[in-house]
Amino acid sequence: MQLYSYFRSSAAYRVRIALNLKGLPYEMVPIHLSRDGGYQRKPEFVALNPQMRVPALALSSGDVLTQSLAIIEYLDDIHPEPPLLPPDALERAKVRAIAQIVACDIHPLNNLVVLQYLKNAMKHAQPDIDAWYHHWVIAGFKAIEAMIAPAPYACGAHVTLADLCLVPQVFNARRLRVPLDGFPKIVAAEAACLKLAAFDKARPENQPDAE
Ligand SMILES: N[C@@H](CCC(=O)N[C@@H](CS)C(=O)NCC(=O)O)C(=O)O
Repeated sequence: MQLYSYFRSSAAYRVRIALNLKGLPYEMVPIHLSRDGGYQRKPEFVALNPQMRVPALALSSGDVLTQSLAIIEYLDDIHPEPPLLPPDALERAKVRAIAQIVACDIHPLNNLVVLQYLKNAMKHAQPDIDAWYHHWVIAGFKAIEAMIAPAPYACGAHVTLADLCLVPQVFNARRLRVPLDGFPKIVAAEAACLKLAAFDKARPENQPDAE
């Protein structure tokens, strides 16, 4: 498999963790999101992912999967061990709710292309854009903080899809200096995850394209 990734992309980071947890070997293909106007916009990559975003996962069959949650659920279907969703339907819904707060409510408002649009097309000043970023991370994290009880992972004794989404989002929040003092449960779940080799190996700073 080939993973089209960018070291700082939190969506690609989610998939890197999933591949590592499942012990699946993959070749990393770095897609630099800002150099030369962004390699995600080059025709070779657009042919793979018309949405011009990472991650994309090319399978040995020639199929190319996009959208991190779809990729992760595919990997979980095909390689069920260790499972990333609990067996109980109610617990599964709770895990997906945390994952979707990150992937559907926080990340889409704060992703590079959105921040660039605020700056370049809407002509907002950088302090306003930073305030926008902080606002949406804090709003989402407040909800997650109220919903989790780390033991030690976000949704209990096993790593789940919730952790795969949460840890990369916390990385991004730290990078953009969002204060995390109000989120001790989120920080505790992150610390527990980062002790695992699968998470450590997936960290942005441990990627071949890290800068
Ligand atoms: N919902 C998508 C989000 C993918 C996404 O937005 N990726 C960002 C990096 S985290 C990207 O490639 N941005 C390209 C750009 O900003 O031009 C997923 O979960 O895979």
